Amino acid sequence: MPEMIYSLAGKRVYVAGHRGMVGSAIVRRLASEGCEILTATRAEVDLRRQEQVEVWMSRNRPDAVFLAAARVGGILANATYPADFLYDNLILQANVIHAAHRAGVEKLMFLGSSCIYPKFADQPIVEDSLLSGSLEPTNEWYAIAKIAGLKLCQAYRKQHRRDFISAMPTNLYGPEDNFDLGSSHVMPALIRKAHEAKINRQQEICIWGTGTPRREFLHVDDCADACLHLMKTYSAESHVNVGSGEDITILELTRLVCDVVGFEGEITHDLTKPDGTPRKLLSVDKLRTLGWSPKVGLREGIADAYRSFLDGHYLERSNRAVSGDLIGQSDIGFERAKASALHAPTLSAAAQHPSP
Ligand code: GFB
Repeated sequence: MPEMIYSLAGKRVYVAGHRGMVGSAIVRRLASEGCEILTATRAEVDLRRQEQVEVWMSRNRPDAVFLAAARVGGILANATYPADFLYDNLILQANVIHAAHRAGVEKLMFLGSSCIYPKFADQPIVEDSLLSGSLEPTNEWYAIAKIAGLKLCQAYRKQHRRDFISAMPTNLYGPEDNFDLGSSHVMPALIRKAHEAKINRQQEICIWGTGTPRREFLHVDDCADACLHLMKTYSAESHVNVGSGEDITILELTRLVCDVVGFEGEITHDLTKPDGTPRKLLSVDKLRTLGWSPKVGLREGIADAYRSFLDGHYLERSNRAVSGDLIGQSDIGFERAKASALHAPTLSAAAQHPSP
C-alpha cells in the first residue's frame, strides 16, 4: 500500500461543484473520512466572479479543495457552445485555484478530462502524451481549458510550492448525471433512449454517428474513490489518469444498455451527428502503481445509473441552459429535476411513470 501523506480527518474540505455528478460523488465518499465538508451554492458564491470566490475562500478557510465545478456536456454541446465551454471553465478554475493559493489551502485537486489528449494519441494514452499532437475539434475548447487548469496547478506548485495536483478522469457516468438528450454524454442518452423506447413500445432507437468510436467508462463512485486515494497518497507535478483500463465501441455499449434496460428493438444511426475522437482509452498504469483499481463493473454500473434515473437522481439540462449563463457539473445553476410531472416536464409521461 502507498504511504498516506495527507490525511483528510479533521480537515475542512471544500467541494466546488457539489451538486454535479462528480462533486456529489466526492461529497458522498468524503462522508466516511471524518472531515468537515464545505459547499457553497451559486447564491453564496458564483465561481466565475473573482471577488466573490476570494471573499468566500478567505472567510471559510478550507484546508483542502476538490475542484469539481465545470461547465460540462456531451459531444454536441461541446461543439455548439465553444465560447461557454472555454470561457466558463477558464475563469472559474483560475478563480478557485488562485483564491486557494491566497487563502493558504494545504492541498487542492483539479479534475480534468481525458479529452485533453491529442485526437490520435497512441493507445492506451499515457500521461506524457499531453501536448504531443492536435486535439479533437469537437471538444478542443473544453480540452484547452482543462489543459490550462492542470498547468495552473503545476505553475503554483513550481512558483509557490503549493500542493496542487490534477486527476484526469475518463468518460464518467452514474447518479446525478445529465439526461437531457441535446446536451448529455452518451451513457445517460442511451439509458434514456432505451428506457423511453421500451415504455413507448418503439421498434428502434437511434444513436448518433457510426457506433464505431471506442470509449472507456468509469462509474462516478469509482472516480470519487480514486480522487480521495490520490488526495491522500499523491503529491507531484504530473497529472494522473483515472480510468477503468477497458473500452468498448458505442454500438456494443448501446447493446449492453438495451439489455440492462430491457429494450429489444433495432438500433439505427443518425449519421449527421459527429463521431468525435475514434478512441480514447487511458493508460491506468500510474494509478495502479499508486495502489488503486476500480470496483464497479460496467454492467453493474449501468444498472445502478438506470436505477438512479428511475429514482429521479439526475439533472435535466436543456440546450438553452447550456448556452445561457449556467454552469453544469456544479452548484452554479442547475436544479436537480426529480422525475415528477412538476419538475421534469421534458421527460415523456411514460418515462415519468415507468413500468416495473
Ligand atoms: O459521450 P459523448 O457525447 O462525448 O459521445 P465524447 C461519445 C460517442 O457516443 C460519440 C456517440 O461518438 C457520439 O457520437 N453517441 C451515440 C452519442 N449516440 C449518442 C447520443 O445519443 N448522445 C451522445 N452524447 N453521444 C466528450 C467531450 O466527448 O467526452 C467532453 O465532448 C468530455 O468534452 C467528455 O471530454 C468526457 O466522448 O465524444
